[in-house]
Amino acid sequence: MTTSASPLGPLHPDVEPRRERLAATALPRESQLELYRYLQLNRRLEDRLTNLYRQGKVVGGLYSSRGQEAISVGSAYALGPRDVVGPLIRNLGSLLVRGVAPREILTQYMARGTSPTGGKDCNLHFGDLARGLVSPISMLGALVPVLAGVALAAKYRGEDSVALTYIGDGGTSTGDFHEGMNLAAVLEVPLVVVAEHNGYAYSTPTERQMKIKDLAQRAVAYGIPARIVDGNDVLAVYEATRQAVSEARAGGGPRMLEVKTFRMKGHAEHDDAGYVPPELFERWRARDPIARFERHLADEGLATRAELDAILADVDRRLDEDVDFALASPWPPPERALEGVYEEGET
Ligand SMILES: Cc1ncc(C[n+]2csc(CCOP(=O)(O)OP(=O)(O)O)c2C)c(N)n1
Repeated sequence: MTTSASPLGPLHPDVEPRRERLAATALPRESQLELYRYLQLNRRLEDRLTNLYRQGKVVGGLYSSRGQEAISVGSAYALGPRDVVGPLIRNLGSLLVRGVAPREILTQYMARGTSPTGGKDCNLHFGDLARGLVSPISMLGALVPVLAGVALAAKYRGEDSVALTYIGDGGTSTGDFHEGMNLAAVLEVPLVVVAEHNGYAYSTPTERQMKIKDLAQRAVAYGIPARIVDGNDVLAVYEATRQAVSEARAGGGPRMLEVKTFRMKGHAEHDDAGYVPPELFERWRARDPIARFERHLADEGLATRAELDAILADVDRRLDEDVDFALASPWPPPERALEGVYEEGET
């Protein structure tokens, strides 16, 4: 299949994920340092959570985005304040960019009474429409039709906001994904779907669940333009999302980005990923998105090691405070157990 002669539309299978040089950007230095800060906050917050999990202080499952931080951070950073995002369980970075504080995440995972859900949910299943955040839905694929609906609402109201959501390679095999994509295409709504091709859906490698190499083909099949992007290059993700969002905002209908990456841990903390060949981890570790971005910042003369260390020290200080806050937070009081569970008031 060649790009230009393809009957499938604007696929770009020639994007080389292992390319060392990052995408060109007009982002100023301050913004690039802000991206760096979010990437490190994402990773270091997850490292803290892993420690807390091993101490038995994280109550349920713990899902990691290690190696995929550039996708959440780069895509959320390209959104405007009135845009709406529907993150999945591995999109912690999107929440952080959207203004969610680490202590909100820590208290959620630790099921404390001070968490956004008051201790009722013990991972990232919470939203906040005031910050343009739709709660993740556990059933894979279901967020696509929901965010298509959010985008349709914006279109009806004549607002220029865009809805963005994520889907894993496994999730693109669910019926909801296909129905949602088709609906979005037919109604030409301003929806951007970021499809994270990270090699595995739980223990199933992608080639065991689909015959195609690129998830982008699934979008193109519904008439949705799709691009393939290096998911370990935060600048490439940012630039591709910015372009897709601006096309959707201008009335061009939905867009999909397939971001090629790799899941650097098991499905969740309880899973040792023994089914993943170790050499795959090795190959992808060499493309670590944060190390690559650090090299870019140094090569372009955008930051000295001392400046990056100052950012890291600040991230760590903030995490120290927020971990202490979460550990000192009370469990939810039993008398609040039924609050917010059922619709209250007049029906
Ligand atoms: C409809 C549905 N089927 C099965 C599951 C159980 N499940 C949760 S996550 C997961 C694997 C998801 O893989 P993928 O979509 O590739 O995302 P990744 O975990 O790699 O980010 C499965 C099978 C589910 N939540 N929903």
